Amino acid sequence: MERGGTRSPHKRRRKVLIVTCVTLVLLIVIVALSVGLTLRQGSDKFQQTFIGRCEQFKGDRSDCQNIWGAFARAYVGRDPCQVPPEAYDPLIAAAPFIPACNRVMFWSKTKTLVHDFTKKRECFKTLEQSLLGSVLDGLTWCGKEGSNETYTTGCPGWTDCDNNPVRSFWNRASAAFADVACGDVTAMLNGSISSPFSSDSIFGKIEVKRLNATKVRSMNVVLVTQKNPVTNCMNASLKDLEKELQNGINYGCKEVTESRIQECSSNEEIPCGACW
Ligand code: N1C
Repeated sequence: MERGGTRSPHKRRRKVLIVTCVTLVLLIVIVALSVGLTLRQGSDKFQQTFIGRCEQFKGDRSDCQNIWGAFARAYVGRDPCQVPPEAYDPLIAAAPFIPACNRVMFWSKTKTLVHDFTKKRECFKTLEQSLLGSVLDGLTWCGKEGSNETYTTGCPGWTDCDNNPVRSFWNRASAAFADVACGDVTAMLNGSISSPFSSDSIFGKIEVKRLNATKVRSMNVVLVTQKNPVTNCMNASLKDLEKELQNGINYGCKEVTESRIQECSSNEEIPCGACW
């Protein structure tokens, strides 16, 4: 009785210790499993969005799986600041841009307005109306070294590092989009800012530079203005744009009010060419 009484506090303490350890281990396992599961679900959800949007565009399941594979190989398992634009070369090869003569619409700092317009009017095509553009528009993604997951949070921002997966994608896709442009191309630029053309934008840095004079006849700027315009077609930055074009590509610029563009978006009776 006495011996048992002296041993029991030890036993009890050991028992408490064991129970605590087991609980801790269990807790760690549960937390690890749920973190893993959440990541997995995030990864799966991103893949589902990609494939869902791809199928909506294409109506061809097997092809979309291939395209997903080519896309994921560009950044999965990589440091998210070490994904150069070339990493997407196999993706562009798997889902090439289709040449669109006289219908290519570039833009810079006018995204919402352009898409309100092109969504309703068939006559112009932006990068977001291509397969890859429509699949990835508005999404964020990155990988991590040693992981085969896709992360949609905690990814480097646009300016955190040059070679981040999202920025490199838009750089690479914009180059491919400009490569297939032909005939007369249009660019909707923002007349409410002091420099509607910026050589640091994707439009200035990549698209304008890739236009090939053997295929592209002219670059037509639509400068979107408000009632009290901040600038006009004489703007110095637009002179820079004209200079950047290869010899042989004609340049034109028109000031068009935002309300006129909205009117054209909502009224299909106005022929596309007559909007500006
Ligand atoms: O840097 P920008 O514009 O000049 O790029 C626009 C230019 C367009 O002509 C498009 O063809 O480059 C192409 N492009 C996209 O299609 C696109 N979709 C979504 C470039 N960027 C694109 N995004 C996102 O918009 C991208 O993640 C980045 O943050 C912005 C760039 O917009 P901007 O500076 O107005």
